[in-house]
Amino acid sequence: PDRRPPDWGEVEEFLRQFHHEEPGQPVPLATRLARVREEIDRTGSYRHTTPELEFGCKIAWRNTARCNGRLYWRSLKILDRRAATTPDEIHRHLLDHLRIATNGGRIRPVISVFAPDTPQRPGPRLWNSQLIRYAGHRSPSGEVVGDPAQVPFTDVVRRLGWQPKGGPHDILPLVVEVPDDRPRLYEVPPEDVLEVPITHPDVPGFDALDLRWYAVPAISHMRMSIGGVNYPLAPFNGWYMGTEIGARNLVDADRYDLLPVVADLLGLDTSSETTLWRDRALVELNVAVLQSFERAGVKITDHHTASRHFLTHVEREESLGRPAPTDWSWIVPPLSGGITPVFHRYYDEDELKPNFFLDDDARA
Ligand code: HEM
Ligand code: NRG
Repeated sequence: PDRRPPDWGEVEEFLRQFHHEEPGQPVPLATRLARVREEIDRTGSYRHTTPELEFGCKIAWRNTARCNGRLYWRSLKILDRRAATTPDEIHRHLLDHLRIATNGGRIRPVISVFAPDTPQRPGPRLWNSQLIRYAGHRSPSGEVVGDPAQVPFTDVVRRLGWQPKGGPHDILPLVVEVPDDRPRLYEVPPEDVLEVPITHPDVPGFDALDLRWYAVPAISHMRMSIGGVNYPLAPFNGWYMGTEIGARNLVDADRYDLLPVVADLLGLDTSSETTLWRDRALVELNVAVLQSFERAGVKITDHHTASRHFLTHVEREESLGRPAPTDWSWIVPPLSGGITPVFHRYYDEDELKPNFFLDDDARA
């Protein structure tokens, strides 16, 4: 945790931006700046007002160069959980987040904001990288059941006393840590985890693979930085773009690694790369993901639609005289890049704050 008071340059820049983009605030900028300065001198930090916090969260999303869902940044729903201090309370709020975000499949973009770091007291932390993830179990022979990306974290929670079922889709428990206390473990009840079985519309044997994925990607290990204040626990979610599941999670060689299995099921000739069996299996897997979510009534976007929407966002921002910082290598989808419009251009690359950051520490 950062024990320094907020950087005054960042404080001032943020409050100026807030008053510029949302004019007509009841307290004028100059007054607010003076009061915040006094509060920082007295306490070592300052407390964002509700409108400042809501604006800051939306701008943190808008400034995320790696996110292609940003057309909807204005619709983010903010849950102000800064008052929560005990692990039990925090755990209840995290489950509430999942329920509000899941919304029976009509997924809503939501962020829960817990207490920031201050010089007196660090904010709470969650050790999980997402609110919902599948455990990874490495057998003595070296084979992994479940998500290989979660093997280290699964070992951590096992050492904390968690007893996994050992299946391919065990939902990991939440590990909540508050200052001056040991980390606390909480199960995520199955009724709060919406999942979609992945089937293929015209490949019957697909069901037998027993594939599934959860509906809500809720990232929980990024620090949100607003106006010089750090919020170490501010889990957020939108909905999935199909390729995140169908071209990465189920496909990467160090994840579920399913292309050989799917190719086999489709009866493809895998004796040579030039049959493009990998590519053909990849497309069918992505068809299966998108159509399974749609049939289950769970919001998802395909990479063609998402790419068009993203460019609409970039154009809208530019027409308002704002840059739309973008990292090409994250925005171009991992399937059919060149036939989506986001491929064929360059982008602004400046890093703006507010934003989300990944700190390298013990968390997986
Ligand atoms: C990254 C889509 C909502 C913040 C991404 C990525 C995609 C994506 C495809 C790249 C992920 C990867 O390659 O692993 C979407 C869609 C949304 C959405 C379709 C639907 C509304 C949000 C929201 C926030 C957000 C609500 C925050 C308030 C981020 C951040 C990253 C990211 C911080 C970078 C993650 C990292 O560095 O690992 N998003 N997103 N996104 N998104 Fe979004
Ligand atoms: N690729 C990751 C999730 C990263 C963020 N993606 C989103 N975020 N769609 C995965 O679990 O596959 N979001 O907030 O909607």
